[in-house]
Amino acid sequence: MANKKVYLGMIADIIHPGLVNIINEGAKYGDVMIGLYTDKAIATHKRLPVLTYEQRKTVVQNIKGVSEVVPQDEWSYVENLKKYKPDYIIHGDDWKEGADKQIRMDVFEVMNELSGKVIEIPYTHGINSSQLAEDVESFGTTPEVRMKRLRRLIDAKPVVRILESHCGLTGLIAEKISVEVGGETRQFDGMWSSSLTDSTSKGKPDIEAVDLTTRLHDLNDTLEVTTKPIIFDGDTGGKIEHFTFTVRTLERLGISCVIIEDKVGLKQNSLFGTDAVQTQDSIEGFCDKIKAGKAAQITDDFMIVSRIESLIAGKSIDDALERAYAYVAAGADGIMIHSKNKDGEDIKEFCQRFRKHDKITPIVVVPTTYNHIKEKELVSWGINVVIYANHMLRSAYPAMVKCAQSILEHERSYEANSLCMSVKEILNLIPGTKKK
Ligand code: SPV
Ligand code: MG
Repeated sequence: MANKKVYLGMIADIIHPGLVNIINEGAKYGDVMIGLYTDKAIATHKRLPVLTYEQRKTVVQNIKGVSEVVPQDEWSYVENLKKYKPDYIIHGDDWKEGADKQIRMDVFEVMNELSGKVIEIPYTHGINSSQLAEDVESFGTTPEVRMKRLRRLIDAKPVVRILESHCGLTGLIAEKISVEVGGETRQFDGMWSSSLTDSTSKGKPDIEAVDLTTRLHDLNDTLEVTTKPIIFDGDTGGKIEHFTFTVRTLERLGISCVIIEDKVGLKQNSLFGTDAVQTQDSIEGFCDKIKAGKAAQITDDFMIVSRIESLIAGKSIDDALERAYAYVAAGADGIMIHSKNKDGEDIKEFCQRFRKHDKITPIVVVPTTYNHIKEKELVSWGINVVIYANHMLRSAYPAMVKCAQSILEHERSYEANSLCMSVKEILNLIPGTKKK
């Protein structure tokens, strides 16, 4: 008679004694089949593992007691249990509480239908994967690992959420802030290094007056305290001959992507729209820039995204589409379509028409003016990456002005107390501030 089949779901980014224990326990009941979570299954619930699926598979299939490794494409077990019909599923008993409660109930239901059994074994105290993952993160990252992460996220997630960061502190916010909504942990997936906020935070206009060296010097603060991928706002990319150096520099630093806009001449912020002179490059001219950039990069991981400014310059959706197809043909790894219209209808039409032609090239948007539209709807138009492009700076500035005004009005800072975090909080905000 064939051996019994025992199913065990695992991320297996970090192998620790708790996992080995559960494999050993499972092996007592039969052949252990590991349901190895794919990036897609993990991405909407937790941070992406450090190791890729293939790397994790190589490790897991060589562990004693493991008979087979199959992909688990969903956070829920249901689909795989129905597919593989195991006699047993084994899980640590820690899922009785917290966010995995529902997962557990669903597993019991399916296993009952299959006349199978759920084995719950006591959770190994003192060691758990999430804590270990946090410990590993605290070591930081390498440029290569960080850079690759954006492509992995785009492949794995319905939507990649990016938050503007212009300093180490805002980088930490993008890195750490998370909320729990309906059993799902939501986090930002990476940072946007914005020309607008990099310039404004220096009291300068967004006209490429803050040079690349200065911006990269400051970006280093974010790189030092974060591990998530970074998308760099490359403005127009400058002269073709200069852009090739920019690409190599960004790539070397572990930036995942540069977005360049198809404008020439003195750059003005796009949100001025037609109130400012916005001169677009010729299609040919911009394609040459993309080609030069792609030829300059060393790895296959770095991304160059072309930003189409037709709608900003008052041109038609047809013009934007013609450019999008040409830029992709020239080698762009993605396109960003921008608009300052408030209803988002132009973006929607553009994306839907683009997707009829091209199902795979990632679409990036910056919904600053049409921000009543939720991410799910943007996804339904075919969008992959959403950038919240200026919100850390725009929310901080009014708070600072209010506080400064209050001090002037009252000739003391007492009334501003409620506007400020306490001294104790700011002292403890950054880990490692106080000597133990
Ligand atoms: C930026 O953040 O600098 C951008 C986006 O380029 S926008 O300001 O909307 O043009
Ligand atoms: Mg910009």
